[in-house]
Amino acid sequence: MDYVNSDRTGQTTLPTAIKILIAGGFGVGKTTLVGAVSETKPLRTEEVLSEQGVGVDDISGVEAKSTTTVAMDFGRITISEDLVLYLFGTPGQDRFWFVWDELTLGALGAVVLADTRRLADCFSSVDYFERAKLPFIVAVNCFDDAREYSLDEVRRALDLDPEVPVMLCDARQRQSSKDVLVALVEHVKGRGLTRKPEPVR
Ligand SMILES: Nc1nc2c(ncn2[C@@H]2O[C@H](COP(=O)(O)OP(=O)(O)O)[C@@H](O)[C@H]2O)c(=O)[nH]1
Ligand SMILES: [Mg+2]
Repeated sequence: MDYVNSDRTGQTTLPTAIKILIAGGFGVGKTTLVGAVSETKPLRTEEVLSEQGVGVDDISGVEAKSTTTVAMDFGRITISEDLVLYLFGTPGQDRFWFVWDELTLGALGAVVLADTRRLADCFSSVDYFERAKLPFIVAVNCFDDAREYSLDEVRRALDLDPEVPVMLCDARQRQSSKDVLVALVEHVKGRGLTRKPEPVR
């Protein structure tokens, strides 16, 4: 019975499973983050950019990237013995809104990944979660050649509410990515776990 936990009174408890969304623009590092933290081999559904897709996806500034996520990334991370996160990396392109409506159901919070070279790419994600009233945090993925902006500059550029946490991360680093997820969980707790996202439309 080692797949169940026991609390201090010896009673067995099951870990709480929380659904988290990882959002943000094309090439911002969603697949990288899910891959860096996931205990299970991350599932990803990717498709080589079609010629049609090349016209739609703006790939300037995203070097050496030949695929784009068209469905989602899925991963799992155990934060503590009583808390397991299920991660869903969601396509940040407007043409996939219908996927977001589905994925937001049952989600408790979201991470919006941002790249300061292409900050506008996460406007739609921020806007979406604000309207859905889904708690989110913004994590700036630090690409090597990106000029460093202060977190305050990012906050102002995205016109974020003061309570929305903004932090730096390196999506390639497991610990850094885990820190982002823990920060989101703390933020969600602060907002009250009972709050349910509302349908957007
Ligand atoms: N230098 C650097 N490159 C990164 C970082 N995160 C992701 N990348 C690279 O950026 C590209 C896009 O990342 P990906 O995770 O596929 O983006 P997605 O479209 O949001 O899933 C990949 O080639 C990654 O290896 C980072 O923190 N620093
Ligand atoms: Mg991806």
